[in-house]
Amino acid sequence: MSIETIDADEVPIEEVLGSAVKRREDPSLITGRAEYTDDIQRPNMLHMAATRSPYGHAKVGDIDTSEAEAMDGVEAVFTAADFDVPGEIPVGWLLESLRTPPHPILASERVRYQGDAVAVVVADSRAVAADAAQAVDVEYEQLDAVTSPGDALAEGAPTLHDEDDGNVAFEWELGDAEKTSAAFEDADEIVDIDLVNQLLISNPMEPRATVAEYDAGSDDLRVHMTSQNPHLHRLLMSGVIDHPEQKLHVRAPDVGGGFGAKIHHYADEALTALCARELERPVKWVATRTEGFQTDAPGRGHETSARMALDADGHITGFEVDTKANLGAYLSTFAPAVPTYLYGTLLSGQYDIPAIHVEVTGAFTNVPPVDAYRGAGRPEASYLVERIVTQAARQIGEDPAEFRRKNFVDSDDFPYQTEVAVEYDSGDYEKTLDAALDAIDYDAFREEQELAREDGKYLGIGLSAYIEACGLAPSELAGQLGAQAGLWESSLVRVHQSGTVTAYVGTSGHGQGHATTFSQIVADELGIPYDDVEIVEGDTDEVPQGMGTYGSRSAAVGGSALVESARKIVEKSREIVAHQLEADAEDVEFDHGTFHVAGAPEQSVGIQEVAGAAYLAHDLPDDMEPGLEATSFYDPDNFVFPFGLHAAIVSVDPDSGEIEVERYVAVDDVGNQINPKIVEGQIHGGVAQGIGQALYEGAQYDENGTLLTGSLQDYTVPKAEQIPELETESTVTPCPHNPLGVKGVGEAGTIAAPQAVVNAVTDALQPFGVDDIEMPLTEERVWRAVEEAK
Ligand code: MCN
Repeated sequence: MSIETIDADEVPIEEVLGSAVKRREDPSLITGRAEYTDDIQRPNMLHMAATRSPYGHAKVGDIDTSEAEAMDGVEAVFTAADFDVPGEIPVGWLLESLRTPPHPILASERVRYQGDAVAVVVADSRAVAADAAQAVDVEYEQLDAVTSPGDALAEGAPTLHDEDDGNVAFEWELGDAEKTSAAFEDADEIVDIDLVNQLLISNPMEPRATVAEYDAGSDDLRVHMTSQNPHLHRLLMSGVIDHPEQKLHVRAPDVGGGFGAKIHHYADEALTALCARELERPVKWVATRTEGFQTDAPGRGHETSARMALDADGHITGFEVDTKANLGAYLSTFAPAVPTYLYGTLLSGQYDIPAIHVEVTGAFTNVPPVDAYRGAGRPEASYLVERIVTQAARQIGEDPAEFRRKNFVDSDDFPYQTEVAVEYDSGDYEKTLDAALDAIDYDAFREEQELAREDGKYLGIGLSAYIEACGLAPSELAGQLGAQAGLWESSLVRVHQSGTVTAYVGTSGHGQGHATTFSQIVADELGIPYDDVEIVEGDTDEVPQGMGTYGSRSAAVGGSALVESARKIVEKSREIVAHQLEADAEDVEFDHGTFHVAGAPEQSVGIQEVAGAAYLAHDLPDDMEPGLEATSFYDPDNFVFPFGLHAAIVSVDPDSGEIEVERYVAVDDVGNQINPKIVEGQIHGGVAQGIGQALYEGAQYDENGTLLTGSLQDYTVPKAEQIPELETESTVTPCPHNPLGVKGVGEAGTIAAPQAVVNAVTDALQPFGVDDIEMPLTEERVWRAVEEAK
């Protein structure tokens, strides 16, 4: 059932939080008034294009730029030797065993993935720049390549960096090895699984893009770019190009999606800024779709062997996991965090597992630096847990729903300390299971499945009881596990003299509807009309500080920072009102925008009037500063832990391998909802991408490291007709430790969906004994699995 939206001016102020008000950003986006980076035009602007390696792995010899330099319209050609700056991309997440080989912005001796740049050309038009980039003549000596982590870690594999050290980037473990092996010694049943979680390319609609402008007089360098976190980009870029942080200004205009790929620091953005500074003219760079495929950080890329121990009653007693993670050619900004902090810590799933041990080995390979793609680490964990749990239920002949139920962490056991570092703050897993089973009519489906099989039709149901940790955060745990940055969020809420509000927040939305939901939060806290609240984010000049948008953190961390600032404003206002009414501040009550003295509601003062008084400053309490604004840095005590149960029903044709997703039920618990329509939209988008991973998507490279799926013709993203009408429901278990009671929703669908679909397909194929097919479940793979099992 789809949620109806409502115009904000039809909602009473006390109901604005939690209402499905229409997204205020949509009119500009759908009428072509939005400003994306490529829309920015400047007089005298130049265009940059890169000369990129056609090889996955090669030595670089002479680079001859003369032909390119001689072309009409070419302003300059730069190679690594031309820039006198550090020019190395840093890593923001350090593990004890981590190797950090240099990651130059331009390769000079060796290229390590197809698309690695060796030169940039700046010209007076995009077309000339592109042609001249092709005219740079680079001498390459091709080397053997390796693209999967398993192959990269095998004996005798070609190595990418220091030859003596092989391709191991790090070795990491979490949990209790001894306790876990004891659990396997005592086990009544052991379930084994080997699986691959393939590499995916984010494919945001808007490719990466940058416009940089330099003012030599002031030394100000302004960078407009498609960023999920302008403040972090400013910090990192200031080191890479050696420009003082306070003279570097990073702004994200409207951003057409990111899905994780616009968090990291890439070479191209820094190169655009360097060219602008060097030439003292504005420079624009916009990635082509092909460049996006070849150079945007892909996500996932795990090869895992795991086993689960069960006792005689079918309770899980131990879980042991060995994962090889693809990190690509160099370390991307947060890459080591994804298969460790964001993966290993989630391996308890929704289950009470007394012993867990996980080992992860990160491997360098000849693919672009791998980092976050929607979900980042948590889909890998959830996929593994929900696949092996399904397999365990099958192995002991138990119903998969009931097997899950009896192993769930009980709703009375929260907070629940897992064996893998994190403490789940709240949850009620049976509630989402029951809601989903009810919605999908599980028992009736089992009967229908039996009857259908008699008619030669293969139907299957797949369950996914997912949990995720998001609202990233908390800085202390992140620090213990390797982060080189805090994970707080900041806000500045300013009530103007006329009573309207501008709220600045350090998140940087790129499709999630922050202008709408954050206005709802501020309007609710201050009791000021929704339409009087303006949200500003994504600009280092306007927003004092920020950590950006990823890890579904904006509502839980950014939203909470807004609440804290708004509450400081209410407190100051209370003192002003107490002074005006000659009362004690403790006796002044505040209710949705109006103050009055307890017991005397007839004499009230609106917060917007208080704002006027705060700026007029004619009659303020002694020692009080004029003005009405407040700043907060909010650092949560814990992650937030959304959870849910997704169930898919599929039909599979064993003769052709064709799969149809017939029904998809998603029951999610994201705590209190600020805007149920936006929550529903986030679930829809996430599930579509999760179904995409299960059935269609996957980056494939040949043995030389050439990307075989380098365009939208070869890399299949799901089309609307391939996604069924989604049936969404929710339960509400508020987060106990943030002031809004919210949990994140931005990645939930992507985390939940792949295993719901894969479990459904193997359920359908149980009569053939098929338990495993590698994602994406293409028709060929399904057909082969059935043929091999026959
Ligand atoms: N929200 C809510 N109630 C809640 C939780 C969230 O109303 N209980 C609202 C929030 O206020 C916000 C939206 O839902 O408007 C998403 O909030 P949140 O879960 O905090 O996630 P973020 O805003 O931090 O977004 C990041 C997340 C990630 S990590 C990826 S990847 C992703 C995603 O969001 N990429 C997206 N959703 C995307 N949506 C679009 N259109 N484009 C992307 O690139």
